[in-house]
Amino acid sequence: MSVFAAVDLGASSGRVMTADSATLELREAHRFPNRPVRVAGTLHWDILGLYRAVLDGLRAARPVDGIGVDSWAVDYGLLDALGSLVGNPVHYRDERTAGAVQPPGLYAETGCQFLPINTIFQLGAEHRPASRLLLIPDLITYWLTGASGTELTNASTTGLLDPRTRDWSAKAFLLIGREPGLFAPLRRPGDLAGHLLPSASKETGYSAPVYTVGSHDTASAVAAVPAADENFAYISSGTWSLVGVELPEPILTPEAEAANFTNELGVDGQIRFLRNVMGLWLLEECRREWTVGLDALLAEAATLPRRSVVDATDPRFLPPGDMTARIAHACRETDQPEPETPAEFTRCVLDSLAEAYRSAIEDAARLSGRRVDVVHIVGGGARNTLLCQLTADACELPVIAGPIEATALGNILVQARAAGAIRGDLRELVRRTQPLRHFA
Ligand code: ADP
Ligand code: LRH
Repeated sequence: MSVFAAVDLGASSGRVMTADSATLELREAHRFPNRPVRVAGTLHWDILGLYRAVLDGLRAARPVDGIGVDSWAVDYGLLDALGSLVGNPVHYRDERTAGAVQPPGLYAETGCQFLPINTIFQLGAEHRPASRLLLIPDLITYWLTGASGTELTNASTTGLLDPRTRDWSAKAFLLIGREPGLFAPLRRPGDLAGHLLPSASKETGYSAPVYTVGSHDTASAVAAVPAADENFAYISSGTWSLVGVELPEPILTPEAEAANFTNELGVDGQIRFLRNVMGLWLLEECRREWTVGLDALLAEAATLPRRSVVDATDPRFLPPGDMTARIAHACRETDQPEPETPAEFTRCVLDSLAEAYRSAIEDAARLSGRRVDVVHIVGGGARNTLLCQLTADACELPVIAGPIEATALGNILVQARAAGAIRGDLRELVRRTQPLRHFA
């Protein structure tokens, strides 16, 4: 039996989770908030604070036989020729990409849905000189091991990768006047990234191998969806909701582009054909304006009728701040009653999410020809009973909720497989070991 540690950095919180290969029972070694910092007008990630918390978490997790790092997508750190960080990573919600437009022909090449947050648009607004770019989980892995690489599932969110060849798109790089050599060489989930550097071992109290995992958190989460066959849709529900189906090949048609679907890579080369929905960000941003607790809010929202629904994919909801005002404005614009109380806003957000899930799942099925018999909800949103039920009602499909920490589990499963500690169908292992809830 071996024990593995997943470093999972979400946009709202980070955690270090462990599980042994025999039971796959997840334990939380450390959880910490991830709070962005605005400095001189630009929104940044506090990357050194996060790295400090990762080291603390790994120390609390000890001893482990392997470590893997995943995080939210698209963002990066820049390094100079000596390998030192050039400034703090900028947060994808910073306004610097607000004016981004999708160049014609790009979708047919990269299959990335147009989102201003995509790395390709961030690089268009990037003025800091650098020798090397490392995506966030690759940056943490670099600090832990000294080895640099670009993990493939996360590379597929940059808008610079061709999902057919699973290699960089020369055309996309040409468009932004950059060279693929800015990125470290590509590596795949299951590759050994390296071993803890002596300086890192001193902090953790042990040495261990660091494996490359599905370093895009959504790739790890979807790897741990407990689906029994291919006829399922997934909702990876956290700060964002990522809603779609899993396919063997990308769909790069004008119809898929018009429907704003992305083709991201899975841990075993699958395509995650999905749409980004704003997710529980909408609720959490509203909650920053209130003092009432989440349980009380959800209990009251469950007693209310469905009244107003906003477009939960609308980029107007991307930046932080004034969320209730923006939601009320969107209701006003569409001649719907404006929510007034916190519970009414909560209900409006959850109905809007359920409606966006229904629409994304219907579009994914239509565009791919894939039949969907069941919807799997994984991530923190799987704890939200009201949202799970509203989703089952809107989609008119059974919903299976869990695992809640699917990302950490997917991260650990890929490490454990690479280390030879587990074998066989990863999803079957999830079905056998994890608590799940059913909604109809
Ligand atoms: P991320 O990885 O993007 O930071 P998570 O998967 O951790 O996100 O999910 C966080 C979300 O889970 C929160 O935004 C919150 O709305 C939801 N959540 C967490 N705990 C609960 C709970 N007890 N009941 C309902 N929802 C919850
Ligand atoms: C979810 C996620 C999502 C990306 C977004 C930037 O955490 O990785 O898949 O689109 O963050």
